[in-house]
Amino acid sequence: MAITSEQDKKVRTADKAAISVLNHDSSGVETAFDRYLKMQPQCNFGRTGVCCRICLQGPCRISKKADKGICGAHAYTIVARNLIRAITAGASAHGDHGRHIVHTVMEMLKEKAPAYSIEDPQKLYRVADRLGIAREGKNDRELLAEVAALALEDFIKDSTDPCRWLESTVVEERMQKLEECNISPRSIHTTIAETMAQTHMGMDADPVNLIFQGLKMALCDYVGMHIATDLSDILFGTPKPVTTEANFGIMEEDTVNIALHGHNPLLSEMIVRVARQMSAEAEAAGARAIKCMGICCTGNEVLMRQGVPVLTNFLSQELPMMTGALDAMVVDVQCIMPGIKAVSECFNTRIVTTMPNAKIPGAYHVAFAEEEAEAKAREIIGLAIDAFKERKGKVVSIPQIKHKVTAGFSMEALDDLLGAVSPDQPFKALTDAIDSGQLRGVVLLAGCNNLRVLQDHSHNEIIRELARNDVFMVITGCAAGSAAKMGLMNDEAVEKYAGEGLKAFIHKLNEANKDKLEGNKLPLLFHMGSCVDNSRAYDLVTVLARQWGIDSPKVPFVASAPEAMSEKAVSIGSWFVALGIPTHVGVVPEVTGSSLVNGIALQIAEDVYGGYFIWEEDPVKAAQKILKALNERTWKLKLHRQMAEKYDTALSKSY
Ligand code: NFS
Ligand code: SF4
Repeated sequence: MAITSEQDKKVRTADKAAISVLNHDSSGVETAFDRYLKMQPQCNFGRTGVCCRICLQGPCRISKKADKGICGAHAYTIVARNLIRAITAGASAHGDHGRHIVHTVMEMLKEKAPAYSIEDPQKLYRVADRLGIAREGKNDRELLAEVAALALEDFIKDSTDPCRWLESTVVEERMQKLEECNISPRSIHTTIAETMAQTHMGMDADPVNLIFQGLKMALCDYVGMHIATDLSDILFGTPKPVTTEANFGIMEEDTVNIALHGHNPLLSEMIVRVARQMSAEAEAAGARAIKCMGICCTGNEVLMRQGVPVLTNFLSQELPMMTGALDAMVVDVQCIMPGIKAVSECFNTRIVTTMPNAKIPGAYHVAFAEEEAEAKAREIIGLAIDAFKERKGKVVSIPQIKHKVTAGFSMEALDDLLGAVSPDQPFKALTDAIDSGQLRGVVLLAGCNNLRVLQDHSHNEIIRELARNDVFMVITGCAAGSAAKMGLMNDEAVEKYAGEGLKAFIHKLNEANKDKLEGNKLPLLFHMGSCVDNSRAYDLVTVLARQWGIDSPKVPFVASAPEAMSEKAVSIGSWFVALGIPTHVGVVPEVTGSSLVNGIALQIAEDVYGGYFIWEEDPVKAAQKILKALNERTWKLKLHRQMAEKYDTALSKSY
C-alpha cells in the first residue's frame, strides 16, 4: 500500500484499532512507530549482511573500496556467518522455551510443582507411541518420565543417532536426505556450541559448509519447538476449537484488564486459572470481573487452550496501554519491546516481568517459580487489581473494534473434523480435495510484524488472495494475531473471501461436524497456535506426505512469513526449506550482500532439499508466487500419479 500523507507515514499499520489509538493520542508518548522513523535511514551494510563484528578488529564492512574484511573474509563468508548466527539465536530461543517445559515436567514428577499435572494423558500416549516407548505396565507418570528423559537427550546427547523428535516426525525419505547431507543434528545444545565455534573468528570460511551447518542448527529449532508443543499439550491440554474475540474492543472500562504477553504457557496458564478464582477480590475493588487477554504467542497459547481473547500482536504491543484501560501487562520471554516500560509510566499500567532472563529496568518483577506458580499468579493479579483501584473513575478511550475468532485447530482437532468426512483416513478428505482440484493446496501463514512494511497489511492481502484462489490455510504466531484482529479468522470471512472450492470444502466440513461444533461454524483460516506450534504445521506436511506416499518436497504446501522480524523466524524458515517446503518471506533478510548465499537460498537449496526461499515484499506478487509454487507441485504430483497408474509402477520418488 502506498504511503501518501505524513500521517500515514507515522501510522504504519492497517489495523484500524491501532490507527485510532495513534491518531487520538495527545500524550506525545513515543512508540515503535515513532522510533522507526527516527532510525531512518538505516545502514545498508547491516541490511545486506556485509558488516562483520565477530572480532575486535571490526566492524569490517564490504564495499567497492574494501572487498574483504581485515582478516581476508569475503562477503560470502561474512553473510553466511551472520545468517547462521541468527539461526542459532532463534534455535536457542525455542530450545530454551522447550527445555523450560521439560524442566517443569521433571519438577512435577518429583512432586516439586504442585500446580501442574498431566492434563491430557491421551496426548502422552500418542507421543510415547510415536517415540517407540512401550506403554505396558507403566502408569502415566512413569511414561511421562521416559518421554521427558528422551526429550532431555535431544537437548544434550553427544551420540550421532538422530534426534528422536526429528526422526519420529518426518517421513523416512526426508530423514535419509538429512543424513546424506550430514545435517541431522546430534542434539540442540551441542549444535549451538558447534555453530558458535564454527563461526568464531578464523574458523570456517566456506559459505556452503557454513550454510549446511546453519540448516543443521535450524533443525534443532524444529526439535526444540516440537518438544515444546508436545509437552505443553500434555500439561495443559491439546487445543480444540474455541470461539472468542480479538482486538482492542475486548477491553472493558469496568474490568481488571490483564494482558499476557510473551511465549511460554507455564505462567500464563496459571494466571488464567487463578484469575477465575479471584473474582471476589476484583469485585471488592469495584471491578465487575478480571479479564485476561493475550499478546503475541503467549496470547496464542491461552487463546487455543483457554479461549482467552486476543488483544493484539507484536507491533502494536505498546498501544493497548494508551487507551488508559490496561491495568497490567505480564510478560515472560521473547518479543517483548523494552519500550513498553516508558509507555506504561504515562498510563498507570503495571508492567510485570517474570523470568530471570527477560527483565526490564524499573518494571515490577515477580520471579516465576514452578514450586509456587499459583502464589506467583495471585501476586501478579493483585498488582493488576491495585492498578485498577487507581484507575477507577478515570476516563478511558477504548476503540470499539473487535472481531469474532475461532481458533484451536491442533492436528488432533483437524483429524477429528476431517474424520467426519473420511472416517478411515481423515486426511484423505484433504488430499482428495487437492487431487480433484477443489483446493489448490495448503499454505501456512506464520511470522511476525515488521515496521519495514505496513503492519498487518501483507498478512491480510495474502490471506484474501489465497482464499479467493481456494487455498486451505493454517496459521500461527503473530500472523494469527493479525488475522484474528482483522476479522479473518472466523466463519463470516469464509462467506466473504473464500473461492467456490474452498467455500464448498469448508461447508462440507461444517455439515459433517454439525453436532460437534454446537452451532459454531469453521473459520477461513485454521489456527494451529503459537510460533512453536509451527511444529503442528509441519506435522500436517508429514501426514499429507504419508497419505500420498511421497517425500515432503512433493506436497503442495507453502509456508509464508509476510512480515517476518525475529531471529526465530529466520530459523523457522530455514528448517522449512531443509524439510522440503517453499518458504515465502515478505521482508528480504540480510543476505543480499552475497550473491552466492542469496543464490543458495533462492535456488540451490531447491536442488538439494526440494525447499527454497521466495523473497517478495509486494503482497499481491507474493500471493502469485505462492500459488505458482503450489501449482508446480500439484501438476507434478498429478503427472507422476498418472504415469504410475499407466505403467502400473510405484509413484516416482523424485521431485
Ligand atoms: Ni513468532 Fe511469537 Fe510474533 Fe514473531 Fe514474536 S510473538 S514466536 S517471533 S513477533 S510471530
Ligand atoms: Fe573483520 Fe575478519 Fe574480524 Fe570479521 S572476523 S571483524 S571480517 S577481521
